[in-house]
Amino acid sequence: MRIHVVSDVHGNAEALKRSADGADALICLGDLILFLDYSDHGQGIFADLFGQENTDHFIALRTAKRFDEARAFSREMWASLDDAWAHVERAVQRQYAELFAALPTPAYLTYGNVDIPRMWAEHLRPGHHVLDGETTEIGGLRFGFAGGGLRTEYRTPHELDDDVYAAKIDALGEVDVLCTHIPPEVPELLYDTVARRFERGSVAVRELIERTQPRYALFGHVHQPLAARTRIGRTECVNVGHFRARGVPFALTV
Ligand SMILES: [Mn+2]
Repeated sequence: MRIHVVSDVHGNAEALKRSADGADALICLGDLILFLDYSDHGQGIFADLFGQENTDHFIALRTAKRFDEARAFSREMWASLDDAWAHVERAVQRQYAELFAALPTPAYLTYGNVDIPRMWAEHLRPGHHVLDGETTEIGGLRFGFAGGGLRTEYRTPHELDDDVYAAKIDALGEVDVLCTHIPPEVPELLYDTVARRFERGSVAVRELIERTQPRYALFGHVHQPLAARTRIGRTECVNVGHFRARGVPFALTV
């Protein structure tokens, strides 16, 4: 059985349509929507609402780690819109409608940190299975899924407290393939060589891998990692790649 795995789709509906070509099933590890595009500032919801120049400025502040100024600037932007949340909600709904229409079946999905879980249900089609803190059998193997990210200065929409996330991971128990959005806490998996900073990984994921030794631990989140794979004991740990930029799934044969 051939399974294609993608993560960090960030609006790339065109490539998503073809992502399961030649595969029996697709796994998607989250981050479907595009809010800000650090490599093309004109793309994404923020740019749609506030224009390229404001987006350039906002990204420059965040890249310089001037978080207080970035927050003040974005507050000012949002305050300039009547009923700002309604604008975001419409933009997100438009993106989800396009992405779920493009998403092949069968697909097994979990949430990224740049997702809004309560907006998924209405877009799902038969054969789209959302799993978060749950296990399922695919091709005779046990797969465990846990979505979301951990708290950061970036305040992305689906960040969880460490203890809540850890409880979800621990509840998965022994699996053959562990599927999460964020990597295990291993420095070379977390360092983004283009953004030149560490993303947050999970100690709970690393400890579950050390304790139970699944065959694979699959994840995304870090778009340009220093290392895209490593081993923890017998477990092959793989960043499946930044699907928005590459448009190519990771292929797993089981
Ligand atoms: Mn992402």
